[in-house]
Amino acid sequence: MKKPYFAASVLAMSVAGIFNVASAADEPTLTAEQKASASKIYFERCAGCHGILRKGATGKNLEPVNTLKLGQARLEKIISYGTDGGMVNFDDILTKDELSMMSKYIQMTPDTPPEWGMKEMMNSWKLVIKPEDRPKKQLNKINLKNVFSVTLRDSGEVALIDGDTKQIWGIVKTGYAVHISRVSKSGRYVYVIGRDGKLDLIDMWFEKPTVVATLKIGIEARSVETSKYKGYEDKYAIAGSYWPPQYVITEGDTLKPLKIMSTRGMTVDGEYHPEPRVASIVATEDKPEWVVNIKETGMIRLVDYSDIKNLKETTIESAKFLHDGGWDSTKRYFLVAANASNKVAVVDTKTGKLAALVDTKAKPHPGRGANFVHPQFGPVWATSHLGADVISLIGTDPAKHPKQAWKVVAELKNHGAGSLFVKTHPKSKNLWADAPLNPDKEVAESVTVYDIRNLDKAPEVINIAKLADLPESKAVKRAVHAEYNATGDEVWFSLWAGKTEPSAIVIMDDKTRKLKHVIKDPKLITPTGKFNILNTQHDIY
Ligand code: DHE
Repeated sequence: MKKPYFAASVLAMSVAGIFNVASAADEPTLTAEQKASASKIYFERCAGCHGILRKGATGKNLEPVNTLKLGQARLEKIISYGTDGGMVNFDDILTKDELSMMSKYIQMTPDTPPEWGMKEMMNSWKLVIKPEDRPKKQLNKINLKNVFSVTLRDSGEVALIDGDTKQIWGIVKTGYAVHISRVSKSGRYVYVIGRDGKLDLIDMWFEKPTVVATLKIGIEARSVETSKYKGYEDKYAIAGSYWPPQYVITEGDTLKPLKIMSTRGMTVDGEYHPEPRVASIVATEDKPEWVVNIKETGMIRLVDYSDIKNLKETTIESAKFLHDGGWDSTKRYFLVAANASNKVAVVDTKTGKLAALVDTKAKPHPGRGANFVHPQFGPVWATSHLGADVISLIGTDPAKHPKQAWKVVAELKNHGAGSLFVKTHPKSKNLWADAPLNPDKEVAESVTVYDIRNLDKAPEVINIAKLADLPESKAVKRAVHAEYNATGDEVWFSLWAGKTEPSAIVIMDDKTRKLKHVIKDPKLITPTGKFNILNTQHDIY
C-alpha cells in the first residue's frame, strides 16, 4: 500500500499530443492513442520517482538503454509485483493491458514535455483580489496561530482547521495533490503548491480562508517558500518545479512572477543533467536568502534575493539526490537528506559553505526533522529513514560539543522501516516517528514515541488507527506526519486511507500520550501533511 507515495503528479493539462515521438528501430511501438494513455499513467504514477525524462532518482533509470535489456516479460513482472529495492506493485491498480502497455512505453525513447517560461506563467497568473481590495484587519475571530493547513491529497484541496475548536474552518480548492503549505512571515498568508505546479495564495484575514491569487509555475512541482528576512516580510515567494527544472521568484502578496532561474547544469560528478528538479526550499531569517536544494545535481544554491535583477547565487556541492530537510535549533545550519547517497548534507548559512556530509542509514527522510537536547550529547537533530527501522540523531553544536558535531551520535530503533517524518516541539519531552510506507498494516498504522529525557527507556508504540475507531477494512490507514499545535501540547497525526474510504485526524495529548480527539468528516479525503501556522511561520520543530 505504498502507492500514493510513489504515485507521481497528475498533469492538470492533457499530456496527449504535446510530446515529440521518437523511437529507435528496436523499440516496441504503441498506437498514438495507447501512447497518450501511457504518457498520462507515467506522469500520474511513475514520474515522481523515476523523473520525467526517466533518468532515475528515487527510482531506477528507465531509459531504453536499460529497459530494452530487461525486455517485455521481465518489465511486466516488475511493474506488476514490484521489487525488494522499493518498487511497488501495480497489479491491483493497472489492468493487464495497461501493465503490458506501460512495459512497452518505458522501452520507448522518453518524450520531452514543453518548457514553461514567463509568457506561459503570465498567462496563467490570476490576481483574484488585489492587495488594496483585501481586508485591512482580520475579519474573523479565529486564532490564526493555531490553524492547521491540511493537505487533502486526492481531492485537490486543503482544509484549514481551527486548532482550538477542532472544526474545519474552510476547505479551499487548490492544485492537484497539494504537496506542502508554507506561511508568510506575517502569519497572514498560506502558500500551497500542487503537484501540477499550481500555486495558490490563501488570505486568512477574510471571514473564511480565501484564495487571492494563483499562478501555474510549471507542469510539476513540490516546493514553495516565502521571504522571511527583516524588511522583506511577505515581499517575495519562491516556488521550485520538477518540470521544467527551474524556480520562480514572485511578488509575495500577488504571486506575479518576477524572475525564473533554470536549475539545469552539472551534477556533483561533473556530468550534465537535463532535469535537475527543485526539492526543498527554506528561507534564512538572518539574511535575505533562500536555500534551494537541487535533487539530481546534488547542488545546493543559496539565492540572495536582495537584488532580484542582479541575482546572486552561491552553489554548494553536496551529494545526490537532495530531497527534504530542516534547520538545526539555532537556524544557522540547514540539514538536507541526500537520499540516494545515504547522507545528510549540512549547510552553514552563515559562511555559505558545506559544513559536513553525514553518513546515515538507507534513504534518510526527515521531513523537516526534529531538534532537541540529548541528555548526553547536547543539541541534536533527528531524521527517520525510508530504508531502515532507525531514527538517527546528529549532533548540531560544533561550538560546545565539537566531538559530536555532524556525526550520528545515537540511533533509535523505530517500529519499522518506511518512516517519513519525525517531530518534536521545544516544549515537549517526546519525539514521535511514523512508518507509513511499511508494507505491514499494523506498522504503517502505528507510531513510535520516545522519551527524549531518557532514551534508554523502551519507546512506546501506539496504533493510531485503532484509536480512531474508523470502520474496519482491509485498506491500510497510514498514520503519517506528526505536527504540533501552537502551544506544543498536542500532536496531530493524519490517518491516510484510500480516496473512497474514511480518513481522520487523530490528536494525541503530548504529555499523557493518550487520545485527545479524533476529527472525522466525510470532507477529510486522504489527509496527509498538516502545517500549523505558528510552527510553520517560525520553523518550530
Ligand atoms: Fe513529499 C515534503 C517530494 C511523495 C508528503 N516532498 C517534500 C519535499 C519534497 C518532496 C521535495 C520538500 C519540500 C520543502 O520542504 O520545500 N514527495 C516528494 C516526491 O518527489 C515524492 C517522493 C513522490 C511524488 O510523486 O510526489 C513525494 N510526499 C510524498 C507523499 O506521497 C506524501 C507522503 C503524501 C502526499 O501528500 O503526497 C508526501 N512531502 C510530504 C509532506 C512534506 C513533504 C507532508 C512536508 C513535510 C514537512 O513537515 O515540511
